[in-house]
Amino acid sequence: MANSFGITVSRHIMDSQRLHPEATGELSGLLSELIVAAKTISAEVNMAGLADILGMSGKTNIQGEKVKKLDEFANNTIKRRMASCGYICVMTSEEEADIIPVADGCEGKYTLAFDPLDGSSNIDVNVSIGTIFSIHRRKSADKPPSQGDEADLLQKGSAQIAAGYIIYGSCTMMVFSTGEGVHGFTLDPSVGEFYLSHPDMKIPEKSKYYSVNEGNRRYWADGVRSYIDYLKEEDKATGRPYSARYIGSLVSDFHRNLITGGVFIYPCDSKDPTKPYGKLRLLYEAAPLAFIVEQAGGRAITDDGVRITDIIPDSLHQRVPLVIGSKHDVDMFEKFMNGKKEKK
Ligand code: P6P
Repeated sequence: MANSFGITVSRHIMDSQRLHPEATGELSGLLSELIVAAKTISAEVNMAGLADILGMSGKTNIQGEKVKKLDEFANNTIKRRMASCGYICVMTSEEEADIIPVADGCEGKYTLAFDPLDGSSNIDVNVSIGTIFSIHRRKSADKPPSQGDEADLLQKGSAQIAAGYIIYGSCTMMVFSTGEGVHGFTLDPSVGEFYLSHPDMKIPEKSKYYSVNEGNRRYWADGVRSYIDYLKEEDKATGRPYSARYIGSLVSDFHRNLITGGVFIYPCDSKDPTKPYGKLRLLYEAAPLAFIVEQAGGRAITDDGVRITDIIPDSLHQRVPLVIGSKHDVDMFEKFMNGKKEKK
């Protein structure tokens, strides 16, 4: 790779496209539109403390969660921009119960699933939050342009064409993959450009960090408790005890673990009988992050060992338990859930 200094995300996308003579440029166009939405959201998030944009919107979303003003702003920013971009045929958002149609005459061959602003509970306390997105090719890609439907969205993670996230933290970063590695770009707000800052990201094979909400311990399966207890034991030969790192903002926890190594766990728990499969959603949280972590050399499974990117969604807002991060640490979790401890 030539000197990556000063390579903008647009240049990176075009360079990638040039490697595929069959490419029409539609995916590049889609990503470029998403980037404009990300910059718009970033500007608003970074001004939130000054503008009247903090606090509750007074609305409740499909998840039964109170919607923050910034949630609503981010959702509308993405929805409105992407509906007329001409590259997608249907969308789904964490904030909306049903599929979101695109503008008539703007139907494209891709689909978009997104969590507009994950980590809402952290918005008003200035903790990093993020946007997560997932792109598939519509099932009926050979059909003439038309509105997509739910079936176009309910595809497994391994069929994603691209996936990524934008994290609004100490700086705004965009991290995404089109299936050819994971690349990170940092926004220079003075120029309004994302520059390549983390080429070809790889997650460390083994880590020393675990991310889980230990307040839910009493609701976990025994194997999960045993695994966490094992990570806390002292054994220098296996690099234990691990350190706990949990922000309560999925994108932030995932991003840190992608860089430093780590395992994030949101298992099934018995806390809420209406949510037996944990809290996180498959389509626009677990599957896109699983796509990224696998591209970076990590693993993502459910707490009974099913590969996240193999799961065919049965509904837009389907929840799944998620164990994601460094391969060795996820492998070890799997052994515990199968009742086998790692050999010393
Ligand atoms: P808990 C934020 O609301 C979120 O959806 C994820 O970003 C985060 O990982 C998780 O919930 C935190 O959940 O139950 O630990 O507060």
